[in-house]
Amino acid sequence: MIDLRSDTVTRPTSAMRQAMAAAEVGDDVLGDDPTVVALERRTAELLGKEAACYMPSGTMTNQVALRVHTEPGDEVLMEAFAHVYLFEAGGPAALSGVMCRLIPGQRGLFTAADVRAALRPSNVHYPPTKLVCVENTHNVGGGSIWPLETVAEVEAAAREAGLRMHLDGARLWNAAAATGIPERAYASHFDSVSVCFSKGLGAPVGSALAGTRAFIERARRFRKQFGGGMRQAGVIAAGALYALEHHRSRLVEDHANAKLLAEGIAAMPGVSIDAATVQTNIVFFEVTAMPAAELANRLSRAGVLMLARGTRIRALTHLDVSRDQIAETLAIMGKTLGSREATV
Ligand code: TLP
Repeated sequence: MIDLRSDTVTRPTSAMRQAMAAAEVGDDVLGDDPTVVALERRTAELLGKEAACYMPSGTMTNQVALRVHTEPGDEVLMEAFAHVYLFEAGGPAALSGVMCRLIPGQRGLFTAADVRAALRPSNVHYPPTKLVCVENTHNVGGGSIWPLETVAEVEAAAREAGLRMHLDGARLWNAAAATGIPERAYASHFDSVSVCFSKGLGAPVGSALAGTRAFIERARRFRKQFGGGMRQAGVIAAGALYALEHHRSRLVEDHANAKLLAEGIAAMPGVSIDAATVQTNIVFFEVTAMPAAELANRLSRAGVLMLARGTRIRALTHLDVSRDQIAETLAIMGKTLGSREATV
């Protein structure tokens, strides 16, 4: 099977497993796990923040961040297709009691003018707006990268209004690899940054939340409250640490593979994509020949897994997909779409 459903499907490499097997561990809730401490230090350093906290998932790092930044009844601004809003099981409402105010974006990006337009004067009728969330790269936006100037402008608009800034940087590593802009340059515009080790970097488990020492101290309390305090977590943190050191620079290979896939798809009948919009490892294309779910089913029977969403299909490239397998995917897609029953 060629599994393009997500970059979360990667399995630890044997070198990573060796690092995990050899990890020194302790009770991390008591602050005793040296591997977790090393991972948190390295992550904070890469992001230019004072401290970081390792957690089981990106959903938890995002939701803990919201909880630290807000009080029930507050409002958080984010793009309409933000992961925090769409795919975190109602976390903002359930865990922080906040309202999400959605900004319509362009491939997941919005502007300082959008932020200013969404702000309302302080008035007893309105929920107080506290936080702006940005997602970089943007998942549903097709792995789109935020230009650094746009981030800076959005930050300026947020600061004018006294708002805080949170970055869902689940795939910030991809943005940095694609642009050559260091992660800390993006991170400098945010009070809190969430990054994932279990996506393109290929570690089996975990994410980290970074910010000031005081922010992370409070985040640790909510991590515990949300059930995310882990004990000998060094075993998995070692995988994340290995991924940080060895798998960031290779992300450009995933981006080249995604481009190859998109260009191949652009030349096929019954599907459509603007290959020029593919900037990182996420490829979304429209399916016109048949329902998208039907195409995904047919591809799966032929050995290729992708995710159908509405009229679109999503395919992600990652550590466990080679260039040859992209060529094979294109051959299978061409055959599936070219067959007589594919056309309606
Ligand atoms: N995204 C997953 C699914 O939940 C959709 C995927 O396959 O892409 N932020 C962003 C931008 C994400 O894409 C994801 C995961 C998360 C946060 C949450 O991370 P986890 O899965 O570790 O909770």
